[in-house]
Amino acid sequence: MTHSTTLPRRHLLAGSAAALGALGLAGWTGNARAQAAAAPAAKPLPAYAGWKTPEALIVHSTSTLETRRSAFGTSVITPSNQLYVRNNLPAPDAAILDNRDAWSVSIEGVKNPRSLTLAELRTLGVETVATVLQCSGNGRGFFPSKPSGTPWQVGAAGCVVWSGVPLRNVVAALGGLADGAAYLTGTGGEKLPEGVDPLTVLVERSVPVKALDDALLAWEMNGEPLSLAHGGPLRLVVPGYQGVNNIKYVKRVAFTAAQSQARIMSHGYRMSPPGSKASPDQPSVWEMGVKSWINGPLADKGALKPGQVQVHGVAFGGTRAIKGVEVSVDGGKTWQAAKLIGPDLGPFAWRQFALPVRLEAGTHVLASRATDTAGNVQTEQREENLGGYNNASWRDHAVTVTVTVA
Ligand SMILES: Nc1nc2c(c(=O)[nH]1)N[C@H]1C(S)=C(S)[C@@H](COP(=O)(O)O)O[C@H]1N2
Ligand SMILES: [Mo]
Repeated sequence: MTHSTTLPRRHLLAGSAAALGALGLAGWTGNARAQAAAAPAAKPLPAYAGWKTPEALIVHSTSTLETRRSAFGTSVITPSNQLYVRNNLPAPDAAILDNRDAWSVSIEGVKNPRSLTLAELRTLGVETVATVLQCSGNGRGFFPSKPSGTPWQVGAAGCVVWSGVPLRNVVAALGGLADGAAYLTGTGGEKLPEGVDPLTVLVERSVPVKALDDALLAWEMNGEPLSLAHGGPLRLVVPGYQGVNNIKYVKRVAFTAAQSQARIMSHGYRMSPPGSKASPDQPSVWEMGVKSWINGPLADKGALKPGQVQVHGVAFGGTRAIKGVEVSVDGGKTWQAAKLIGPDLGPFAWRQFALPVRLEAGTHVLASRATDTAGNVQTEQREENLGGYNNASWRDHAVTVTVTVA
């Protein structure tokens, strides 16, 4: 993919045949093909994520790696070496993994506040939960308003399995919540740049204290000790909440009366209406909404042959399970119920879906629309906002494929 093209940026960022199809360029011909051939070499993986699979990832920058849509596969779990990465600050030195058990986290806003080491946490309980980890900016690349920030398409997300201690066990061991706890606030353990107000850079996020029911202090992901890239040695996992609330290298967990004063909380990640300025009274990106997208067939390997295909993808409902997914092969004019396939890993995981359809010669716009167990249906349109957050529009996530008779 290239930025040096005459196509509108939005369509390029959509990247796939969906965009080209919308422009009548399905089949990837002419100018677009020439531009792609001339595209600069992909950026290399940054050192702290050098163990990842380069073919599966789009390297936007050293702190933003995106999973390719074509890499998601159909077996539920996103392999760690294909999972997206997003760091707001440079990752800490890898030396913090040298002695994992010595890592300590300060627990505040409980009756008996104190620091606990990871070794101590391991004694307080263990639970395993599968969650969708998704950046709230996933799908930003589809906003025509071109919000600043990484133009993620679908790949700032994955479904992974965490293991750690339920935070409520830790709270119970420290005498329970102190009075007046309204928020659960987690603080990242990065070294802050010098010479700037710490609150402008600190990664500290607050979520409503009800998230304590499901929150985990996790030290393991997908069966391995948590990597540095994904927040090792210890991460606060808030199932069903947008990625930014899942604090990596967590060094402090506080139950607070007010939300964090850090800029990433007060002004960042707010659903600011177009034309407004970000402000603390606008909704924060907390629980994820119902969303799905198709991962295949895609047009990245060229035109398809007429015949049966398995239209497949992923669907999730944030804190609620998925009830069903409909698939359209005519751009949303008509819909058919897809089948949920594979293991159900609980309400916070995504479900795979598939629908066998026959595609004849022509251009087809494939879309998916999920419904959660509360009856919320994935919306057709995104909610416009300054930051390009929370895009769950089924139309934006549609893909166009071309079928030709050889
Ligand atoms: N300490 C810390 N935690 C963090 C961040 C960060 O920069 N520092 N980024 C957040 C954001 S914006 C996202 S989307 C997720 C990304 O998680 P991942 O890199 O493991 O995929 O981590 C969140 N937790
Ligand atoms: Mo994010």
